[in-house]
Amino acid sequence: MKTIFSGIQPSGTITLGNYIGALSQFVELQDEYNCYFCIVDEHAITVPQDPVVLRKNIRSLAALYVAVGIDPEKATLFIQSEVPAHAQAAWMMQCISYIGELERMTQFKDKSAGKDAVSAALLTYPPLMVADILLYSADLVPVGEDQKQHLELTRDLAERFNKKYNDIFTIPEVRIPKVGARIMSLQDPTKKMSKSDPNQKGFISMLDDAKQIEKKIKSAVTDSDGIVKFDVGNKPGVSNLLSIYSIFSGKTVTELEAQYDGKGYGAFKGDLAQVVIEALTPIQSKYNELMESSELDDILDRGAEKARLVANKMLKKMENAMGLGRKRR
Ligand code: ATP
Ligand code: LTN
Repeated sequence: MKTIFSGIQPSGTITLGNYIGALSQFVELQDEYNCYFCIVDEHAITVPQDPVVLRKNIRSLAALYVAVGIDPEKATLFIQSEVPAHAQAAWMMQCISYIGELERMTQFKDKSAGKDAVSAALLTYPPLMVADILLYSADLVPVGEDQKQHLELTRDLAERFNKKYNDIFTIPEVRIPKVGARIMSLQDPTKKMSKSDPNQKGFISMLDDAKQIEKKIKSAVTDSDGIVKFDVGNKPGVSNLLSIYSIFSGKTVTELEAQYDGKGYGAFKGDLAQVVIEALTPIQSKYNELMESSELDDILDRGAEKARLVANKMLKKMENAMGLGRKRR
């Protein structure tokens, strides 16, 4: 059975973008692959986090993984910082990364732009992600479009290590969904929807209630021609809403264009809000149940234990290949 690894940062409540681009793929793939799904809290602290809020977000993300349909009997669900091998392997991967290639990462450029206090870890974020993936010998990494460049770097570093030291790493493939790989902000459809966007109206979180969802969709930025048509270049806002609608309704974009022919944005947005509310309601009730039970901690304990076994084995191989410490098996 082939292996999958993917991670989500507990940097806020996950959005429709995270769900469509990442989580829904995870659910679909968990039957066919040996899956590791990680709450990457060490990635989240590359930008300032309030410790109390971070703790809450970690637990909440774990509950959401399960609420959307990740089955902890099939997939291993765990918290990155509970498996120390990630940080240890990341250090080794940093030692074979070049500053120049890290500075070229668009996520680094976006997150550091215009800030005067940029953490060193924002630059060395990708080697940690590389370590996450390589420790589990992942064959496939399902992510949204924005992570493609980091996956290319992962392949480069894995090959570099294999060539320089010992051929121990599997070279992973990226998997990006055909529809919904990049859901855009509702307030600025040229910008990716992001859970850490300070403008709450730009994203729909998985825990937003019906009223908030309606309000956010109704105030989503579109254009003034009133035609429901998919055209990313000229109608980015409407195209983004069409993608979201298509994914949640199972209808194709062409079917939706026909359905709203001559109807204007009011009806379109109203129906879309209902479709999103209907999809999120059962997820939210499962989420609330989980947050009140002790089941979640058992799942995370078991997940960390299993992940530690696999990761520590690879960490030893890495140390042996690089000549760190004394040779042990
Ligand atoms: P942050 O705002 O803290 O940077 P984020 O919302 O961008 O976070 P991540 O935790 O970095 O989300 O990403 C988790 C997964 O969700 C990744 O696979 C990423 O590619 C995917 N993803 C994030 N935003 C979107 C989006 N707008 N559309 C599709 N996929 C997305
Ligand atoms: N960098 C990713 C989150 C992430 C990840 C990973 C994704 C950290 N480690 C390993 C896939 C595999 C992000 O910012 N979305």
